[in-house]
Amino acid sequence: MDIDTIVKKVRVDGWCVIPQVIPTNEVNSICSDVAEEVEKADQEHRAFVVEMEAKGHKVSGHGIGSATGLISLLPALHPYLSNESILGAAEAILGPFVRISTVSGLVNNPGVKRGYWHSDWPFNQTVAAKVPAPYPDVVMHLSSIFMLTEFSEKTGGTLIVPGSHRFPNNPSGSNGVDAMAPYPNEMNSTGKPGDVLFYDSRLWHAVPDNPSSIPRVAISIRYAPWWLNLNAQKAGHPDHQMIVVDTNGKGNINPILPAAIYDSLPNRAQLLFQHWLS
Ligand SMILES: O=C(O)CCC(=O)C(=O)O
Repeated sequence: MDIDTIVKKVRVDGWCVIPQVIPTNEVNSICSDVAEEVEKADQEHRAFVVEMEAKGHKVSGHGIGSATGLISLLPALHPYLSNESILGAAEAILGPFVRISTVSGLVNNPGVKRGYWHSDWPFNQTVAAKVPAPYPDVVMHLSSIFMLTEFSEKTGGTLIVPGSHRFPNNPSGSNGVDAMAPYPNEMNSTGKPGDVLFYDSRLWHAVPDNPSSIPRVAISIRYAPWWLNLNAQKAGHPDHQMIVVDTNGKGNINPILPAAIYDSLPNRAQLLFQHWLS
């Protein structure tokens, strides 16, 4: 899909599916690696869910595995971090000097039930570091979900509400819409392993039911303009301390990238991760 088409779809509909970003012959082995890393991180993720729920925060966590820091763990991902179509569209929308804000693995196990409607960081109103609603009608962050298994109604393709990205609030922010109820024009995003759901982070979406008998595996990669403050996601940073820790708030940590891993990234990908070096 060419960059102009992606940009137009994201601006008008809030989302699009970019086909075959990861070639078919590579996707199965990346999928197994991601599933393995998510499995290894299971205890840590469960502890995070328990901690957040004990503090009264909303988390879509049961039956779902998640792992951060995949760039360090999965060199096979490196060539796809700087995919020309995605980065070209991200820079056309956000301007030059785009950075990657998050890379995490997602495994939705069989039997997972739908999660709550939300927009992604920094618009998710349940997290401590956020752009408070009502937010202006500006694209400030882009999200992508790399499909590593089939996405469909039967396997639990991410639920989305097309066109919802232009609203100044979302159901995570008590906007009058029941965050747990089906929404009239909701749909499952669909695609083949290797396709990418690319969207304005304001788009309302939710973890879908997974009624199938196999895990639905994906990687979430998000893109920020240079001017968006990502420090609240760094453990030990004063912004994280002040905004997340001192308020007993909900937040996610992106692990620091070891210099050796950074050095091994393709040049184009290095530019996306300089801010994660310390
Ligand atoms: O697992 C999914 O399909 C959705 C994940 C999600 O809601 C998110 O990454 O914010």
